Amino acid sequence: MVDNICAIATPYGVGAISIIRCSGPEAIKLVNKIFKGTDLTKVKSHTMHHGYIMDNNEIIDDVLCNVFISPKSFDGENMVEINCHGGIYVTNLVLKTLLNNGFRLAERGEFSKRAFLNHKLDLTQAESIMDVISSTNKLALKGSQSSLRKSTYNLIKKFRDKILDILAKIEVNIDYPEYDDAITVTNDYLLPIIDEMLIDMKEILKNSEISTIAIHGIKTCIVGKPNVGKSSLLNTLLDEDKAIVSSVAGTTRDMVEGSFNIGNVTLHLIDTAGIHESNDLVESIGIKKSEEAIKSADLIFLVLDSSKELDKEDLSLLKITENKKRIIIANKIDLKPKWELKDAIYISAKNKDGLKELENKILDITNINTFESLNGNYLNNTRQINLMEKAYNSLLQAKDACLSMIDIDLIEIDIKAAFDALGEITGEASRDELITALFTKFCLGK
Ligand SMILES: Nc1nc2c(ncn2[C@@H]2O[C@H](COP(=O)(O)OP(=O)(O)OP(=O)(O)O)[C@@H](O)[C@H]2O)c(=O)[nH]1
Ligand SMILES: [Mg+2]
Repeated sequence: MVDNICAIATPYGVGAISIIRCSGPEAIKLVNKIFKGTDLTKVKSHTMHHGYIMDNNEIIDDVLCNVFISPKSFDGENMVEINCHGGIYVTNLVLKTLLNNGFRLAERGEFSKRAFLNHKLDLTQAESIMDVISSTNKLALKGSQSSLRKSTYNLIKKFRDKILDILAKIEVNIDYPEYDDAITVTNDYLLPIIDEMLIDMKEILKNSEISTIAIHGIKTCIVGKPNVGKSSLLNTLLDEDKAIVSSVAGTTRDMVEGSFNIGNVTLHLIDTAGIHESNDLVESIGIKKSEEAIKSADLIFLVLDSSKELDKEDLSLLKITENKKRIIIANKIDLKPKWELKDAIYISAKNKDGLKELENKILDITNINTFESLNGNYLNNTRQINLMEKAYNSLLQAKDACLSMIDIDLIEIDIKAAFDALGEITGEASRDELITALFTKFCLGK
Protein backbone atom coordinates (compact mmCIF):
# COMPACT_ATOMS: atom_id res chain seq x y z
CA MET A 1 0.00 0.00 0.00
CA VAL A 2 1.25 3.47 -0.85
CA ASP A 3 1.27 5.78 2.17
CA ASN A 4 1.68 9.53 2.52
CA ILE A 5 5.23 10.82 2.73
CA CYS A 6 6.89 14.21 3.08
CA ALA A 7 10.42 15.63 3.16
CA ILE A 8 12.27 18.91 2.86
CA ALA A 9 13.45 19.01 -0.76
CA THR A 10 15.71 22.06 -0.53
CA PRO A 11 19.18 22.01 1.10
CA TYR A 12 19.46 22.19 4.88
CA GLY A 13 20.26 25.79 5.77
CA VAL A 14 18.90 29.31 5.61
CA GLY A 15 17.49 30.62 2.32
CA ALA A 16 14.66 32.72 0.94
CA ILE A 17 12.34 29.74 0.66
CA SER A 18 12.30 26.05 1.54
CA ILE A 19 10.22 23.49 -0.30
CA ILE A 20 8.59 20.59 1.46
CA ARG A 21 7.39 17.85 -0.81
CA CYS A 22 4.34 15.76 0.08
CA SER A 23 3.18 12.70 -1.86
CA GLY A 24 0.57 9.98 -1.50
CA PRO A 25 -3.06 9.13 -2.15
CA GLU A 26 -4.22 11.43 0.69
CA ALA A 27 -1.49 14.07 0.30
CA ILE A 28 -3.77 16.88 -0.90
CA LYS A 29 -6.45 16.09 1.68
CA LEU A 30 -3.96 15.91 4.56
CA VAL A 31 -2.22 19.19 3.65
CA ASN A 32 -5.63 20.81 3.21
CA LYS A 33 -6.47 19.88 6.81
CA ILE A 34 -3.71 22.17 8.10
CA PHE A 35 -3.95 24.79 5.33
CA LYS A 36 -6.00 27.94 5.75
CA GLY A 37 -6.81 29.41 2.33
CA THR A 38 -8.38 27.96 -0.82
CA ASP A 39 -9.80 24.45 -0.42
CA LEU A 40 -6.92 22.47 -1.98
CA THR A 41 -9.13 19.43 -2.57
CA LYS A 42 -11.16 21.45 -5.08
CA VAL A 43 -8.36 23.10 -7.10
CA LYS A 44 -7.07 22.11 -10.54
CA SER A 45 -3.80 20.26 -10.99
CA HIS A 46 -0.63 22.31 -11.53
CA THR A 47 -1.93 25.39 -9.69
CA MET A 48 -0.39 27.44 -6.88
CA HIS A 49 -2.25 28.76 -3.82
CA HIS A 50 -1.38 31.21 -1.08
CA GLY A 51 -2.46 30.48 2.48
CA TYR A 52 -1.30 29.57 5.99
CA ILE A 53 -0.07 26.36 7.58
CA MET A 54 -1.98 26.13 10.84
CA ASP A 55 -1.43 24.14 14.00
CA ASN A 56 -4.37 24.26 16.44
CA ASN A 57 -5.53 27.69 15.27
CA GLU A 58 -2.01 29.04 15.39
CA ILE A 59 -0.34 30.26 12.19
CA ILE A 60 2.94 28.41 11.64
CA ASP A 61 3.92 30.16 8.39
CA ASP A 62 2.38 31.72 5.33
CA VAL A 63 3.11 29.58 2.33
CA LEU A 64 2.47 28.83 -1.33
CA CYS A 65 1.20 25.35 -2.17
CA ASN A 66 1.69 23.78 -5.60
CA VAL A 67 -0.87 21.07 -6.23
CA PHE A 68 -0.33 18.18 -8.64
CA ILE A 69 -3.12 15.67 -9.08
CA SER A 70 -2.31 11.99 -9.78
CA PRO A 71 -1.20 10.71 -12.25
CA LYS A 72 0.14 14.02 -13.60
CA SER A 73 2.87 14.56 -11.03
CA PHE A 74 6.58 13.82 -10.68
CA ASP A 75 6.03 10.51 -8.90
CA GLY A 76 2.57 9.74 -10.24
CA GLU A 77 0.87 10.20 -6.83
CA ASN A 78 -1.11 13.19 -5.57
CA MET A 79 1.51 15.75 -4.63
CA VAL A 80 1.71 19.08 -2.82
CA GLU A 81 4.86 21.15 -2.73
CA ILE A 82 4.76 23.62 0.12
CA ASN A 83 6.92 26.71 -0.38
CA CYS A 84 7.50 28.11 3.09
CA HIS A 85 9.96 30.67 4.44
CA GLY A 86 13.53 29.42 4.27
CA GLY A 87 14.56 29.44 7.92
CA ILE A 88 15.68 26.19 9.51
CA TYR A 89 13.33 26.55 12.50
CA VAL A 90 10.22 27.51 10.55
CA THR A 91 10.81 24.81 7.89
CA ASN A 92 11.19 22.16 10.58
CA LEU A 93 8.02 23.39 12.27
CA VAL A 94 6.01 23.02 9.04
CA LEU A 95 7.54 19.56 8.57
CA LYS A 96 6.66 18.59 12.15
CA THR A 97 3.06 19.75 11.64
CA LEU A 98 2.82 17.54 8.55
CA LEU A 99 4.26 14.58 10.49
CA ASN A 100 1.68 15.12 13.22
CA ASN A 101 -1.10 15.12 10.65
CA GLY A 102 -0.82 11.84 8.79
CA PHE A 103 2.48 12.01 6.89
CA ARG A 104 5.62 10.01 7.55
CA LEU A 105 9.12 11.18 6.70
CA ALA A 106 10.22 10.01 3.25
CA GLU A 107 13.33 7.86 2.89
CA ARG A 108 16.21 8.94 0.68
CA GLY A 109 15.21 8.78 -2.97
CA GLU A 110 11.68 7.64 -2.12
CA PHE A 111 9.95 10.14 -4.42
CA SER A 112 12.10 9.01 -7.35
CA LYS A 113 11.53 5.37 -6.40
CA ARG A 114 7.78 6.01 -6.52
CA ALA A 115 8.20 7.68 -9.91
CA PHE A 116 10.03 4.55 -11.10
CA LEU A 117 7.45 2.15 -9.64
CA ASN A 118 4.66 4.23 -11.21
CA HIS A 119 6.45 4.03 -14.60
CA LYS A 120 7.10 7.76 -14.70
CA LEU A 121 10.83 7.11 -15.07
CA ASP A 122 13.00 4.18 -16.04
CA LEU A 123 16.14 3.43 -14.00
CA THR A 124 18.48 5.28 -16.37
CA GLN A 125 16.35 8.41 -16.06
CA ALA A 126 16.24 8.08 -12.27
CA GLU A 127 20.04 7.80 -12.18
CA SER A 128 20.39 10.82 -14.41
CA ILE A 129 18.39 12.97 -11.97
CA MET A 130 21.25 12.62 -9.49
CA ASP A 131 23.77 13.20 -12.30
CA VAL A 132 22.03 16.44 -13.29
CA ILE A 133 22.09 17.59 -9.66
CA SER A 134 25.77 16.80 -9.23
CA SER A 135 26.91 18.15 -12.62
CA THR A 136 29.88 20.47 -12.29
CA ASN A 137 30.36 21.51 -15.91
CA LYS A 138 28.53 22.01 -19.21
CA LEU A 139 29.31 18.58 -20.70
CA ALA A 140 28.30 16.74 -17.53
CA LEU A 141 25.01 18.59 -17.50
CA LYS A 142 24.34 18.00 -21.21
CA GLY A 143 25.20 14.30 -20.90
CA SER A 144 22.96 13.68 -17.93
CA GLN A 145 20.11 15.78 -19.30
CA SER A 146 20.09 13.77 -22.51
CA SER A 147 19.69 10.60 -20.47
CA LEU A 148 16.94 12.24 -18.44
CA ARG A 149 15.17 12.75 -21.78
CA LYS A 150 15.42 8.98 -22.37
CA SER A 151 18.44 8.75 -24.71
CA THR A 152 19.90 5.82 -22.71
CA TYR A 153 16.51 4.15 -22.44
CA ASN A 154 16.04 4.36 -26.21
CA LEU A 155 19.55 3.06 -26.83
CA ILE A 156 18.82 -0.06 -24.76
CA LYS A 157 15.33 -0.45 -26.17
CA LYS A 158 16.70 -0.81 -29.71
CA PHE A 159 18.72 -3.87 -28.62
CA ARG A 160 15.87 -5.29 -26.53
CA ASP A 161 13.42 -4.97 -29.45
CA LYS A 162 15.83 -6.76 -31.78
CA ILE A 163 16.41 -9.59 -29.29
CA LEU A 164 12.72 -9.86 -28.49
CA ASP A 165 12.01 -10.31 -32.18
CA ILE A 166 14.51 -13.18 -32.36
CA LEU A 167 13.15 -14.82 -29.19
CA ALA A 168 9.59 -14.57 -30.48
CA LYS A 169 10.55 -16.19 -33.79
CA ILE A 170 12.37 -19.02 -32.00
CA GLU A 171 9.33 -19.63 -29.78
CA VAL A 172 7.02 -19.74 -32.80
CA ASN A 173 9.31 -22.32 -34.43
CA ILE A 174 9.27 -24.47 -31.28
CA ASP A 175 5.56 -24.14 -30.43
CA TYR A 176 4.09 -24.18 -33.94
CA PRO A 177 6.39 -26.27 -36.14
CA GLU A 178 3.49 -26.76 -38.54
CA TYR A 179 3.42 -23.02 -39.51
CA ASP A 180 4.97 -22.89 -42.97
CA ASP A 181 4.90 -19.13 -43.32
CA ALA A 182 6.91 -18.42 -40.10
CA ILE A 183 10.62 -17.68 -40.60
CA THR A 184 12.73 -20.63 -39.51
CA VAL A 185 15.45 -19.37 -37.22
CA THR A 186 18.65 -21.08 -38.19
CA ASN A 187 22.23 -20.50 -37.08
CA ASP A 188 22.89 -18.71 -40.37
CA TYR A 189 19.88 -16.47 -39.83
CA LEU A 190 21.07 -15.51 -36.32
CA LEU A 191 24.75 -14.89 -37.01
CA PRO A 192 24.57 -11.53 -38.86
CA ILE A 193 21.97 -10.15 -36.42
CA ILE A 194 24.11 -11.07 -33.40
CA ASP A 195 27.24 -9.78 -35.11
CA GLU A 196 25.66 -6.42 -35.77
CA MET A 197 24.58 -6.10 -32.14
CA LEU A 198 28.05 -7.05 -30.93
CA ILE A 199 29.63 -4.34 -33.09
CA ASP A 200 27.15 -1.72 -31.86
CA MET A 201 27.63 -2.71 -28.21
CA LYS A 202 31.42 -2.59 -28.53
CA GLU A 203 31.15 0.94 -29.87
CA ILE A 204 28.87 1.98 -26.99
CA LEU A 205 31.23 0.45 -24.42
CA LYS A 206 34.17 2.30 -25.98
CA ASN A 207 32.26 5.60 -25.97
CA SER A 208 31.26 5.03 -22.36
CA GLU A 209 34.87 5.38 -21.22
CA ILE A 210 34.59 9.00 -22.34
CA SER A 211 31.01 9.63 -21.21
CA THR A 212 31.53 8.42 -17.64
CA ILE A 213 34.45 10.83 -17.31
CA ALA A 214 32.39 13.64 -18.84
CA ILE A 215 29.46 12.99 -16.51
CA HIS A 216 31.18 12.05 -13.25
CA GLY A 217 34.64 13.56 -13.59
CA ILE A 218 37.87 11.69 -13.27
CA LYS A 219 39.25 10.36 -9.99
CA THR A 220 42.86 11.44 -10.13
CA CYS A 221 45.43 10.30 -7.65
CA ILE A 222 48.67 12.26 -7.16
CA VAL A 223 51.40 9.79 -6.24
CA GLY A 224 55.15 9.88 -5.85
CA LYS A 225 57.98 9.68 -3.37
CA PRO A 226 58.00 12.03 -0.36
CA ASN A 227 59.01 15.64 -1.00
CA VAL A 228 58.65 15.58 -4.80
CA GLY A 229 55.94 18.29 -4.65
CA LYS A 230 52.64 16.37 -4.73
CA SER A 231 50.89 18.61 -2.23
CA SER A 232 52.33 21.69 -3.92
CA LEU A 233 50.79 20.48 -7.19
CA LEU A 234 47.40 19.90 -5.54
CA ASN A 235 47.45 23.41 -4.05
CA THR A 236 48.52 24.97 -7.35
CA LEU A 237 45.78 23.21 -9.31
CA LEU A 238 43.08 23.98 -6.73
CA ASP A 239 44.44 27.51 -6.35
CA GLU A 240 44.24 27.28 -2.57
CA ASP A 241 46.48 26.20 0.30
CA LYS A 242 44.57 23.02 1.01
CA ALA A 243 47.37 20.57 1.81
CA ILE A 244 50.34 21.27 4.08
CA VAL A 245 53.56 21.76 2.12
CA SER A 246 56.94 21.51 3.80
CA SER A 247 60.50 20.51 3.06
CA VAL A 248 60.17 17.69 5.60
CA ALA A 249 59.75 14.37 3.78
CA GLY A 250 56.58 12.56 4.89
CA THR A 251 54.49 15.69 5.47
CA THR A 252 51.24 14.33 4.02
CA ARG A 253 49.78 11.38 5.91
CA ASP A 254 46.03 11.49 5.38
CA MET A 255 44.64 11.89 1.92
CA VAL A 256 43.67 15.43 0.94
CA GLU A 257 41.00 15.86 -1.70
CA GLY A 258 39.63 18.61 -3.90
CA SER A 259 37.96 19.08 -7.30
CA PHE A 260 38.63 21.48 -10.13
CA ASN A 261 37.59 21.89 -13.75
CA ILE A 262 39.78 22.04 -16.81
CA GLY A 263 37.58 23.09 -19.69
CA ASN A 264 34.78 20.58 -19.47
CA VAL A 265 36.40 17.88 -17.40
CA THR A 266 36.15 17.77 -13.62
CA LEU A 267 39.13 16.27 -11.83
CA HIS A 268 38.58 14.87 -8.36
CA LEU A 269 42.13 15.17 -7.06
CA ILE A 270 43.50 13.10 -4.21
CA ASP A 271 46.86 14.00 -2.73
CA THR A 272 48.47 11.01 -1.03
CA ALA A 273 51.29 10.24 1.35
CA GLY A 274 54.68 9.89 -0.37
CA ILE A 275 55.41 6.23 -1.03
CA HIS A 276 58.70 4.84 0.35
CA GLU A 277 60.04 2.40 2.95
CA SER A 278 59.04 3.78 6.35
CA ASN A 279 59.30 2.63 9.97
CA ASP A 280 56.93 5.32 11.19
CA LEU A 281 53.61 3.66 12.03
CA VAL A 282 51.35 6.60 11.08
CA GLU A 283 53.24 7.25 7.86
CA SER A 284 53.07 3.56 6.95
CA ILE A 285 49.28 3.63 7.29
CA GLY A 286 49.24 6.67 4.96
CA ILE A 287 51.44 4.83 2.45
CA LYS A 288 49.12 1.83 2.51
CA LYS A 289 46.21 4.17 1.73
CA SER A 290 48.21 5.65 -1.17
CA GLU A 291 48.74 2.22 -2.65
CA GLU A 292 45.03 1.46 -2.40
CA ALA A 293 44.17 4.84 -3.95
CA ILE A 294 46.35 4.00 -6.97
CA LYS A 295 44.30 0.87 -7.56
CA SER A 296 40.94 2.66 -7.55
CA ALA A 297 41.99 5.80 -9.48
CA ASP A 298 40.93 6.54 -13.06
CA LEU A 299 44.05 8.60 -13.67
CA ILE A 300 47.42 8.80 -11.93
CA PHE A 301 49.65 11.85 -11.73
CA LEU A 302 53.03 10.29 -11.03
CA VAL A 303 55.16 13.14 -9.69
CA LEU A 304 58.96 12.86 -9.93
CA ASP A 305 61.54 15.40 -8.77
CA SER A 306 63.47 16.46 -11.89
CA SER A 307 66.20 18.11 -9.81
CA LYS A 308 67.33 14.76 -8.38
CA GLU A 309 68.50 11.60 -10.11
CA LEU A 310 65.76 8.96 -10.36
CA ASP A 311 66.27 6.29 -7.74
CA LYS A 312 65.00 2.79 -7.05
CA GLU A 313 61.76 4.06 -5.51
CA ASP A 314 60.94 6.29 -8.50
CA LEU A 315 61.59 3.39 -10.88
CA SER A 316 59.39 1.12 -8.80
CA LEU A 317 56.53 3.66 -8.94
CA LEU A 318 56.99 3.97 -12.71
CA LYS A 319 56.61 0.19 -12.89
CA ILE A 320 53.60 -0.03 -10.51
CA THR A 321 51.64 2.58 -12.48
CA GLU A 322 52.73 1.34 -15.92
CA ASN A 323 49.41 -0.24 -16.86
CA LYS A 324 47.22 2.55 -15.49
CA LYS A 325 46.09 5.66 -17.30
CA ARG A 326 48.83 7.98 -16.06
CA ILE A 327 50.67 11.22 -16.63
CA ILE A 328 54.32 11.39 -15.61
CA ILE A 329 55.00 14.80 -14.12
CA ALA A 330 58.58 16.04 -13.80
CA ASN A 331 58.36 18.70 -11.11
CA LYS A 332 60.79 21.40 -9.92
CA ILE A 333 62.04 22.43 -13.38
CA ASP A 334 62.92 25.79 -11.87
CA LEU A 335 65.90 23.90 -10.41
CA LYS A 336 68.50 22.31 -12.68
CA PRO A 337 66.89 19.20 -14.31
CA LYS A 338 68.94 16.01 -13.89
CA TRP A 339 67.14 13.80 -16.38
CA GLU A 340 64.67 13.69 -19.25
CA LEU A 341 61.89 11.20 -19.87
CA LYS A 342 59.90 10.85 -23.06
CA ASP A 343 56.19 11.57 -22.45
CA ALA A 344 56.80 13.41 -19.16
CA ILE A 345 55.23 16.82 -18.59
CA TYR A 346 57.70 19.31 -17.15
CA ILE A 347 56.34 21.67 -14.52
CA SER A 348 57.19 23.79 -11.53
CA ALA A 349 54.37 23.43 -9.01
CA LYS A 350 55.98 26.18 -6.98
CA ASN A 351 56.22 28.73 -9.84
CA LYS A 352 53.07 27.51 -11.63
CA ASP A 353 54.99 26.74 -14.83
CA GLY A 354 53.98 24.07 -17.34
CA LEU A 355 50.37 23.91 -16.16
CA LYS A 356 48.95 24.58 -19.63
CA GLU A 357 50.88 21.58 -21.01
CA LEU A 358 49.52 19.47 -18.16
CA GLU A 359 45.97 20.59 -18.88
CA ASN A 360 46.34 19.77 -22.58
CA LYS A 361 47.71 16.35 -21.73
CA ILE A 362 44.69 15.69 -19.47
CA LEU A 363 42.22 16.72 -22.20
CA ASP A 364 44.14 14.56 -24.64
CA ILE A 365 44.35 11.45 -22.46
CA THR A 366 40.65 11.60 -21.52
CA ASN A 367 39.47 12.22 -25.12
CA ILE A 368 36.90 14.50 -23.57
CA ASN A 369 36.63 16.81 -26.59
CA THR A 370 35.04 14.02 -28.60
CA PHE A 371 32.15 13.63 -26.14
CA GLU A 372 29.69 15.88 -27.92
CA SER A 373 30.16 14.00 -31.20
CA LEU A 374 29.03 10.74 -29.53
CA ASN A 375 25.39 11.85 -29.88
CA GLY A 376 23.99 10.02 -26.88
CA ASN A 377 25.53 6.72 -28.03
CA TYR A 378 26.94 5.90 -24.59
CA LEU A 379 26.09 4.75 -21.08
CA ASN A 380 26.24 6.89 -17.97
CA ASN A 381 27.81 4.88 -15.17
CA THR A 382 29.61 1.67 -14.23
CA ARG A 383 26.39 -0.11 -13.24
CA GLN A 384 25.08 0.31 -16.77
CA ILE A 385 28.45 -0.54 -18.32
CA ASN A 386 28.81 -3.76 -16.29
CA LEU A 387 25.37 -4.91 -17.41
CA MET A 388 26.06 -4.14 -21.05
CA GLU A 389 29.33 -6.08 -20.77
CA LYS A 390 27.31 -8.97 -19.39
CA ALA A 391 24.89 -8.74 -22.32
CA TYR A 392 27.84 -8.50 -24.74
CA ASN A 393 29.45 -11.65 -23.31
CA SER A 394 26.18 -13.58 -23.51
CA LEU A 395 25.78 -12.61 -27.16
CA LEU A 396 29.39 -13.56 -27.80
CA GLN A 397 28.63 -17.01 -26.40
CA ALA A 398 25.54 -17.17 -28.59
CA LYS A 399 27.70 -16.32 -31.60
CA ASP A 400 30.24 -19.06 -30.75
CA ALA A 401 27.38 -21.49 -30.30
CA CYS A 402 25.99 -20.49 -33.72
CA LEU A 403 29.37 -21.08 -35.32
CA SER A 404 29.60 -24.51 -33.66
CA MET A 405 26.15 -25.35 -35.07
CA ILE A 406 24.68 -25.89 -31.61
CA ASP A 407 20.89 -26.31 -31.41
CA ILE A 408 18.85 -23.12 -31.51
CA ASP A 409 17.03 -23.87 -28.25
CA LEU A 410 20.38 -23.92 -26.43
CA ILE A 411 21.53 -20.71 -28.12
CA GLU A 412 18.24 -19.16 -27.02
CA ILE A 413 19.42 -19.38 -23.36
CA ASP A 414 22.37 -17.04 -24.06
CA ILE A 415 20.21 -14.67 -26.07
CA LYS A 416 17.69 -14.55 -23.24
CA ALA A 417 20.50 -13.80 -20.74
CA ALA A 418 21.54 -10.81 -22.88
CA PHE A 419 17.93 -9.63 -22.98
CA ASP A 420 17.67 -9.80 -19.16
CA ALA A 421 20.98 -8.00 -18.56
CA LEU A 422 19.86 -5.17 -20.85
CA GLY A 423 16.52 -5.09 -19.03
CA GLU A 424 18.33 -4.55 -15.74
CA ILE A 425 19.89 -1.38 -17.15
CA THR A 426 16.51 0.27 -17.62
CA GLY A 427 14.90 -1.49 -14.67
CA GLU A 428 12.54 -3.65 -16.70
CA ALA A 429 14.10 -6.78 -15.23
CA SER A 430 15.56 -5.42 -12.03
CA ARG A 431 15.53 -7.10 -8.69
CA ASP A 432 13.97 -5.42 -5.64
CA GLU A 433 17.19 -5.22 -3.63
CA LEU A 434 18.99 -3.56 -6.53
CA ILE A 435 16.27 -0.94 -6.80
CA THR A 436 16.35 -0.22 -3.07
CA ALA A 437 20.17 0.02 -3.07
CA LEU A 438 20.10 2.36 -6.02
CA PHE A 439 17.57 4.82 -4.66
CA THR A 440 19.22 5.08 -1.24
CA LYS A 441 22.05 6.93 -3.01
CA PHE A 442 19.61 9.78 -3.60
CA CYS A 443 19.22 12.78 -1.36
CA LEU A 444 16.18 13.34 0.81
CA GLY A 445 13.24 14.89 -0.98
CA LYS A 446 14.31 13.46 -4.35
N1 LIG B 1 62.09 24.50 -6.23
C1 LIG B 1 60.91 23.91 -6.15
N2 LIG B 1 60.48 23.40 -4.98
C2 LIG B 1 59.27 22.80 -4.93
C3 LIG B 1 58.45 22.69 -6.07
N3 LIG B 1 57.33 22.03 -5.74
C4 LIG B 1 57.45 21.76 -4.42
N4 LIG B 1 58.62 22.22 -3.94
C5 LIG B 1 59.13 22.11 -2.56
O1 LIG B 1 59.37 20.77 -2.25
C6 LIG B 1 59.09 20.52 -0.87
C7 LIG B 1 58.10 19.40 -0.73
O2 LIG B 1 56.86 19.79 -1.27
P1 LIG B 1 55.49 19.07 -0.92
O3 LIG B 1 54.50 19.60 -1.86
O4 LIG B 1 55.21 19.11 0.50
O5 LIG B 1 55.92 17.57 -1.34
P2 LIG B 1 55.08 16.23 -1.18
O6 LIG B 1 55.41 15.39 -2.38
O7 LIG B 1 53.65 16.52 -0.93
O8 LIG B 1 55.76 15.57 0.09
P3 LIG B 1 55.15 14.51 1.14
O9 LIG B 1 53.83 15.00 1.60
O10 LIG B 1 56.16 14.51 2.23
O11 LIG B 1 55.06 13.19 0.47
C8 LIG B 1 58.58 21.86 -0.31
O12 LIG B 1 59.66 22.48 0.31
C9 LIG B 1 58.16 22.61 -1.52
O13 LIG B 1 58.24 24.00 -1.38
C10 LIG B 1 58.92 23.25 -7.31
O14 LIG B 1 58.28 23.23 -8.34
N5 LIG B 1 60.14 23.84 -7.27
MG1 LIG C 1 52.46 16.09 0.63
